[in-house]
Amino acid sequence: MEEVLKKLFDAVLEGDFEDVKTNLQAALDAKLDPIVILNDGMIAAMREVGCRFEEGEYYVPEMLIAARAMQSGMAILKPHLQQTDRKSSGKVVIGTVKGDLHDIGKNLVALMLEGAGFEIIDLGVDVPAEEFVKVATNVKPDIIAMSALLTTTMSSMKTTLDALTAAGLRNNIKVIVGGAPVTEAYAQQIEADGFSTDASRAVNMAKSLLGV
Ligand code: B12
Repeated sequence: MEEVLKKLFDAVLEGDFEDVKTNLQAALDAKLDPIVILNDGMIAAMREVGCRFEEGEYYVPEMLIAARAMQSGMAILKPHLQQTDRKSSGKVVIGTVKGDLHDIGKNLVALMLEGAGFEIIDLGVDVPAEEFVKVATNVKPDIIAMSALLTTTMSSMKTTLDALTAAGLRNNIKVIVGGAPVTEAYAQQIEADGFSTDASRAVNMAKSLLGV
């Protein structure tokens, strides 16, 4: 790995925002691909934070500090991830499902979709099925995107899909799902229209679902 990416990785892992800022800028100055910076420097570090948490080496405060450093880095990277194409590709309602407060992955998916010309309505975290239904009824999105990071909250995706069907909205809206514990098999089981393991693939999937 490039030295500067290793430094960025360590800075996110330690939650050191000043170091995140310095190394992120250095990586951009070195003309590294922003997607590579994001994936190899920053997301990889969050994965390592998760491993350390699992091993009892990190606790919730360390996870939170790393998450804050990650979010601040994302804000710096944002303009570099966005394309200039401003033509609307479609309307997306996105949220992290009920009971779940993880929003970094959801924010990244929103950011990349926005960069690809989608209009984003972000409902935030801990979004109950009724809220997805209410907003979908009002704004008539092309896509609903749901994120879940806990095995215990994945079932809220199914609850939301069922609620959309019951409200008669399911035929007109594509539903895509993702988040660390979500798999292709699970997405198929709950009859979502799409699943992806990362934000870049989510963009391609969303475009192909809408044929844009
Ligand atoms: C940071 C973090 C936190 C932070 C979250 C801060 C925030 N603002 O998000 C805080 C400290 C709040 C937190 C709390 C908790 N956490 Co936590 N957390 C993490 C950690 C370390 C990183 C998550 C992350 O941001 N990853 C980086 C992003 C970029 O990746 P991502 O979310 O997977 O998203 C990518 C893809 O999945 C995909 N994607 C995501 N969403 C979507 C949606 C769509 C539509 C699509 C197409 C794609 C897609 O694209 C994204 C970009 O590439 C993970 C470890 C891990 N391996 O995931 C644990 C982890 C998820 N947490 C865990 C746990 C247990 C908890 C707590 C229960 C801890 C506790 N005892 O309190 C609480 C639960 C709080 C709650 N109710 O939600 C466990 C979950 C275990 C499980 N099997 O369910 C994990 C896996 C850690 C572990 N290894 O044990 N956590």
